[in-house]
Amino acid sequence: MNCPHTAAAPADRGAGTVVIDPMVQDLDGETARLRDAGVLARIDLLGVPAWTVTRHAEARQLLLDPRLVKDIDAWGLWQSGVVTRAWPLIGMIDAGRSMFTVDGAEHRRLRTKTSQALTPRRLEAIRPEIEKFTQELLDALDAAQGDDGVVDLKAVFAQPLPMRVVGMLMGVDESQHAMLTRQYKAFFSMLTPQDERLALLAELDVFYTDLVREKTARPTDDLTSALILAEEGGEPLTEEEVVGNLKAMVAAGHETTIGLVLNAVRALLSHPDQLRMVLAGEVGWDAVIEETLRWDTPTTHLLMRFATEDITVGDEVIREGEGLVVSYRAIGRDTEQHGAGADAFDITRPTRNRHMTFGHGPHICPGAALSRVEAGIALPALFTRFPGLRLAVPDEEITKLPVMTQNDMTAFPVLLG
Ligand code: STR
Repeated sequence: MNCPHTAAAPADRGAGTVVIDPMVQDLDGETARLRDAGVLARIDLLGVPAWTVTRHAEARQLLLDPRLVKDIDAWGLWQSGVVTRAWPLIGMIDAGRSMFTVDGAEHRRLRTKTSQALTPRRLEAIRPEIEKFTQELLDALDAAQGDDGVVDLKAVFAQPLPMRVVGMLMGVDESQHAMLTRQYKAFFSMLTPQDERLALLAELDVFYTDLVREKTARPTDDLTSALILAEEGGEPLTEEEVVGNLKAMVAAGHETTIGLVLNAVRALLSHPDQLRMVLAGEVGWDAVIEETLRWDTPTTHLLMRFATEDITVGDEVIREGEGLVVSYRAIGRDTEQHGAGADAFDITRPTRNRHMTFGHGPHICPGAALSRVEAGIALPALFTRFPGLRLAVPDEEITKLPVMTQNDMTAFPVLLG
């Protein structure tokens, strides 16, 4: 097989390999094919082979398995030089030292302050600000309607809101938000040439390093400053570690919550009976949020973990040095976990809270509570302000961005009613 992104042809993909489509033309079809390919499926990521886990129970077990690590140096294809920085997905793995890329005791050291800053109790303090941002963006939505009344709910509402929230939390000035949104859009898009992606990542590193140096000199009341300051008697994070955590927080906090909010609006507009139940107060917004997280996960595939020894899963063996992806969208549709109707969106589903969309184990999403607070404010506020909200195009015309790991729409044109 000829692969333009890697230094040498990767191993034979084998007959049962699901080739992940960089253009994301049929996400539901691909999710179903992954499930059909087995508990542990072979996938092809732009010519690079990996395993993926497609079931809830096995993923849960693997996410607790210390024989799987996030350190890219444990990857055989990286050690041998088959995968290089020319591979378009390398930025999802080789993202610098941070809580996202380190395991064990060091991981706890890198992560503790961040997870403590994002507990439901601590988040209550910033709720009023999130409510204020939401109201401002609803005004902006009203003002942005074209002559035909159409407005893009993504560009004007769902995208700026999480950026403002994570920006406030991390101390990133509002004047930089548009730049960051543009850079991350290019980072995630498979249409961006790899040399441009590597260049923008280098630019972002300079930006974040400058920010960390500024906060080191003049600490303020934000999580970046808190990450810089040593705990009493504790070992302070290095500059590289603070930069790594900051990058991870901004990238994750910005990108994933866009998906959560938009996917929830889309699910409700295409299931009007369920929207009516929510607006009548028969079912809570928390149910909408949890069912959306299960049914249409913001993260499609999470890259990557590496086996430090052979790991047997059912009939398959992940060999030492092989890579494992977690396919959260397939896992949300697991019929063992959610029953035969797992493919249906149903906010009254008894298992709606028993999804694993935020992961499991030591790396479980530290921003889970924050995303729930954001969506829990944004969704009711949107439907309260615009009860007649509807899609401006048929649902089938909504397209996904060409992003392999995230589940994100190109645009979401609506009429505010
Ligand atoms: C993007 C590039 C970067 O500079 C740093 C990170 C680390 C955190 C990653 C992020 C990445 C991509 C999106 C992730 C996020 C953690 C959570 C988020 C994977 C690689 C999810 O989609 C779950």
